[in-house]
Amino acid sequence: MAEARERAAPFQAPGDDFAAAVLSGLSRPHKSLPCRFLYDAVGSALFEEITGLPEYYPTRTEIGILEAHAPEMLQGVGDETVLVEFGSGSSVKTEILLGAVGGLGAYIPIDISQSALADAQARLRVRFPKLDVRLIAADFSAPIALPADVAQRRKLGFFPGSTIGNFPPMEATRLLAAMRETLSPDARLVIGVDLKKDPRRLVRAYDDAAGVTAAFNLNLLARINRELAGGFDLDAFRHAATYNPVDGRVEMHLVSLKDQLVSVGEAQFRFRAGETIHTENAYKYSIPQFREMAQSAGWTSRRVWSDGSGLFSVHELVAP
Ligand code: AVJ
Repeated sequence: MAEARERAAPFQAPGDDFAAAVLSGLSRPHKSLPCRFLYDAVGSALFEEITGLPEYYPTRTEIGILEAHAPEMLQGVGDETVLVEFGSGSSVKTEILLGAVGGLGAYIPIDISQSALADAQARLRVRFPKLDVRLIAADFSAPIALPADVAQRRKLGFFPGSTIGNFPPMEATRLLAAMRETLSPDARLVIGVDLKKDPRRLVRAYDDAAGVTAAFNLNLLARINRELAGGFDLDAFRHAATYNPVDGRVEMHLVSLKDQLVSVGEAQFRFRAGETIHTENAYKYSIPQFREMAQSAGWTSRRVWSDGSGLFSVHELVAP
C-alpha cells in the first residue's frame, strides 16, 4: 500500500510567522524551533520517504491495524454517519475505512492545506464517486463548527498517524477535548497512538541508516537559509535523536559541531560546540497511560487494537 503523501503537521495557522518563530526560538537559553516548520515542500517529501523506511515502523504498522480491524472500527456507521478526519492530508489511511464501510452520510476532511484537500478530493472522486465529501480548510487545534446540516448527525472522528504525540500532554489533552466538542453530541474518535517500547527501537526509527531523517531535520536549517537569508553551514551541524525516559518522548535535535556564529538576516546567534536546537518531540504512551489522558479530556477508551508485536495502538474513544 502506498504510504505516500501523508502529512504530519496540519496544525500550522495560515500566515504563521516563520521569521518571528526562528528569531525567538534561537534566542532562548535552550534553543528550539516549533516542529511544524519541518514540513515545507522539501520536508513533506522527506517525511513521505521516512514513512517507507525499514526502521520507521509506525506508518506501516498502523495501516496493518486499520486493514485488519476496519469492520469493527466502523460498527454502527451507516448512511446517517459523518466521518470527520483531523489533519487529513492526502486521506490515504481514510481509504482503508472508506473501502470497508457500507454507507456513509458524508466525509469531512479537515486540513490546513487547501491543496492537500483538493488533491484528496480529486483522488476520492475516482474511487468513491457517490461519496459526499465536504472540505474544511482549518486548524483543528480549536473546536470547529461543522456545516449546519451535519452538526446534529452521528459523527465518527479519525485522527491517525500518532500526530497526537507531537503535542506535550497538557496540549494533547486540550486538543482531545476540542475534538470531543467538534464531534458532539454522541462523539466517537478512532485515534492512532504510538506505543512505548525498547528505546533503541524508538531511536532507530528517528535516526535511520540511510540518513533520511537526518536530511529531514537538517532541512530546517536549509529552509532558514532559503527563506530568511540564513548563514547556516549544514556541515557544521548534525542530526541527533534521543529517547527521554522521564518525559516518555523521542527528541530530535540539531547539534552544533563547533563554536560558531550564525547570521539569520540581520540577527546573529552564537552556538557552542555540542549545543543543540531542539526541533521535535514524539511522545509515546502505554495503553493505560493514553487511556488516562483521554479520560481527563472527557473521553472513555472503549476498545483498543494493536499489532502482534505491540508496536502501535489504535484507540476507539467514546463520549456520552
Ligand atoms: C508525523 C509527527 C507522527 O513523530 O513519528 C517522523 C514525525 N519526525 N520522523 C513522528 C517524524 C521524524 C512523525 N509524526
